[in-house]
Formats: sequence, structure tokens, C-alpha cells
Amino acid sequence: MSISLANAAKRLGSDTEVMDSYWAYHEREQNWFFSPNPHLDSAERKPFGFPDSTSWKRKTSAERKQVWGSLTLRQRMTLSTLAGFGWEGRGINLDSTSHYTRLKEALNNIISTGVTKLPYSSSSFDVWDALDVTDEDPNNSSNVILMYTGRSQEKGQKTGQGNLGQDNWNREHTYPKSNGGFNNSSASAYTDIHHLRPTDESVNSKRGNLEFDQGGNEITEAPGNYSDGDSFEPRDEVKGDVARMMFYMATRYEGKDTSDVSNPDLELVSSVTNNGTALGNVCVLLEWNEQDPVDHFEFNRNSKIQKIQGNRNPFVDNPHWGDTIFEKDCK
Ligand SMILES: [Ca+2]
Ligand SMILES: [Ca+2]
Ligand SMILES: [Ca+2]
Repeated sequence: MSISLANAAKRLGSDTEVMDSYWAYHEREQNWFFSPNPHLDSAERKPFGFPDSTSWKRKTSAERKQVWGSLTLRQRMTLSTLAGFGWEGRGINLDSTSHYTRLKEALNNIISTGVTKLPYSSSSFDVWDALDVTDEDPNNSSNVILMYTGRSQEKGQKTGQGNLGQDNWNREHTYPKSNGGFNNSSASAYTDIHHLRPTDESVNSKRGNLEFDQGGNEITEAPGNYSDGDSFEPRDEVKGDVARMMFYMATRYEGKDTSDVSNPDLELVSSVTNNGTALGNVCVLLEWNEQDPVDHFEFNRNSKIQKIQGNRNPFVDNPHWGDTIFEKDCK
């Protein structure tokens, strides 16, 4: 399964072979391997459960290009990044207690580099305009899909413009801005479109700043979504999306950017209350990541965000990394 350093260099030399920039950590083998695109077909997903991967084979370059086209990935892992992992030719041996830390650090560097911070509200291209693009209904380019209700709604029927009252859509901070300590519209996390989603105004209010967990009473206006006194459960179709957005936020924001007006270290924990800027329940998020795999909408959204904001959500490209990094936080 390992490949030579020479082959790694060759593969990393092409901008179009995007999938080659991602690596998967094999828990049992204690080794890193090139990770295939998990979205091509069910056979390609298999390697993420690695033990059953004996029949795994890579797609040919031509097959990959059918999917990726000429998309350029700016955040390709470079050989120097790999050296940081302790790469030694046939694969990387890491001790079991720190591989998640090193992977998280490497991903943080990649997804924090070359990022464009959008204005939240502006006469120039802002977060409203971005969500019109990223969450567009694939079957109706005049509409966006609202995350919790799943409703397709005219882009113009939004707060401040629309005439639907509490059914206008507004911008949900999926990682709550008040809980996360970045409630400042100039902060990077506040306008980071990876976790901003169109939602029905009153459903957004019901979610409030609740953290994520199973159970509660079904929300009449948004069937399949539940809330109780201290947590919110989104509908099945977006459970994985929510989990992967939270993995992204905890990896992107490490309290390292002192130039940012808010500089929280976002983290995931098992508790859903009294946990400061951290967010729970990571055990449930890990389950949702499994239950609701990445679909075309989520995958395409990631690529659109890359074009607008300059970075990708690595957990959409490689959901297995969610386990690698965050399993230790479920306790
Ligand atoms: Ca409503
Ligand atoms: Ca989904
Ligand atoms: Ca963090």
C-alpha cells in the first residue's frame, strides 16, 4: 500500500490530481497512505475503513480527471509538509499518541493559508452573495436550499429583502458565534462560509446557540429536527454536514491568529453545556459523520467555497480524518 517518495513527488507535481494531496492514516498499520477521493464510488470509499481494503485500487489518472476537471487545489500537501510528519520513504511511522495532533497541525496550516475573509454585509461581494452560490438549489438556480427545513427558497426571500416574515432565510452560524467567542462581524470565524448556511429565520431562532446532541421535541416547522433545553438535533440529511463543519471549525481555529479581532481556540468535547468556547457532543458528531456520508451537494459546496474563500474543508474530502483527530475527545 505504501508508495515511494519519488512517486509521491511525481504525483504532487500535478495540480489537477487533487486527490493525491490527501492522505489517510491507517490506524492498525500505524502508517500514512495516499487517500483516494472518497466520493467517486462505493468501492473507493472502502479504504477509509482500511481493514477491508485488500481489493482497493486507485482510479487511473484519466478517470480522476473526469471528476476533478481542471480544478486547482491551492492547499496541496507539499513534500515539506510530509517531512513534518516524519516521512521516511515507504510510509510514515508515528507514535499512536500524537499522530492526531500532527495531522491537525498540518491541516490547520493548510486551511489557514491563502484564505480570503469575506465581509459579512457589504455592497461588494459579501456572505449573502457567497451563500447564494454555495447553497444554490441544483435543480433551480433562482433558489437556495435551507439547511434545517430542506426547503428550496428564492434567493431574494431573505431577511432584509424578502416578504415572508419569519420564513425569510438568514445566515445560520452552525458553530454558534456567541458560544464560540467570536461574536464580532469582523472576526474570521464569524464570516467563514464553511459553517454559514441559509436557514429559515424562525428555525434559526429555535436552534439559537444550542449545541448538538440527539433527542428532544420535533420542531413543528422543520420536521426531522429536534431540540430540548440544552441541545439540537438536525435532520438526518444534514447530520454529517453539521459534523464535518464542526470538525473544520475546531481545526481551523486554534487561537493562533493574534491579528484576528476574536481569536478563540474552538474545540469539540462530549458535554453540551458549561464548556466555554468548546462545542459538544463530539461523540454524537462522530456518529453523524458515519451515518450521513458526503453527497454531491456537500462536495460541490466545498469546491465552490474553495473558489470564493480559498480553502477547503478537509473532512469533506476525507471524512476518516474526523475519526483520526477527534475520537480521542469522545470520553
Ligand atoms: Ca419560519
Ligand atoms: Ca448530508
Ligand atoms: Ca481548535
